[in-house]
Amino acid sequence: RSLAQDLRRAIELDQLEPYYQVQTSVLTGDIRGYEVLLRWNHPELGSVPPSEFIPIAEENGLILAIGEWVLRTACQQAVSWHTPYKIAVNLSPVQFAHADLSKLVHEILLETGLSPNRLELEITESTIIADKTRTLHILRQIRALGVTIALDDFGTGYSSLDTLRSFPFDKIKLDRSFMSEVEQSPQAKAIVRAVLTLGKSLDIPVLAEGVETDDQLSILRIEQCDEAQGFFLGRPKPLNQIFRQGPAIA
Ligand code: G
Ligand code: G
Ligand code: MN
Ligand code: NA
Repeated sequence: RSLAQDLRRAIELDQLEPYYQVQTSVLTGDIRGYEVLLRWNHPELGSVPPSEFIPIAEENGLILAIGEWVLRTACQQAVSWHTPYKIAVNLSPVQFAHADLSKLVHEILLETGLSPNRLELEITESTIIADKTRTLHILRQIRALGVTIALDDFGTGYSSLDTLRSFPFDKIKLDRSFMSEVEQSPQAKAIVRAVLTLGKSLDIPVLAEGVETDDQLSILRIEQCDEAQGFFLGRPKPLNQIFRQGPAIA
């Protein structure tokens, strides 16, 4: 039996589980929302990270069913929270290529009753590079629903600046590789600064990923970064653990 074969049955066997990682305001520390990060609870292998099974799912097309399941499940769960935080769901380039994505998003919003302004969709530059015209068209349809779009892993692609000019992003997520070096490397710090300046000029808020220490957060405060996410602020956690120190859930 292969991982791909096991994955084929993972949804029906109820082995997939959305985890949630908090995103906070750098200035006030207030919670802004949660990124949804999928986990696969494999009966023999234990918790399989998405870095291992998402590529397989993209190769064999299962990502369409999995992506739809994550979106629906996260929207359903978010509706039951007492506090209307946003949720950010990752999308695969394959979903843009093969699904009627804006129709799916619209249907899931209607079906779950989640307010569109509580949903953010994260895409990477690989989605844009695949088919610019098609991606732009779909992103416009999705934004017309009232859903926001974040550019994930910013700074690691090779067409970053061109992408920012021509696509309607509501948030830039600075790749975590910059945070891991920002304390030691003047170069990394200069890049963080430059991206923050760019975000301000374009009027797009920037979220720094991979914040693991108080010092990194202090630097972000000094540099006036908008939002932060990372282990220092909170690890990805299952639904029943995210509000342990916060509001109750329905
Ligand atoms: O949680 P972890 O660091 O292992 O996530 C690794 C990668 O998997 C990240 O790049 C993240 O964007 C991606 N990922 C996590 N959940 C999903 C999902 O539901 N759909 C897609 N397409 N990617 C996801
Ligand atoms: O590519 P994307 O940003 O969607 O992936 C987020 C991934 O980064 C998740 O797999 C999550 O577990 C991981 N992650 C989140 N916070 C941190 C952090 O502070 N440090 C590191 N090394 N990884 C993190
Ligand atoms: Mn992401
Ligand atoms: Na990222």
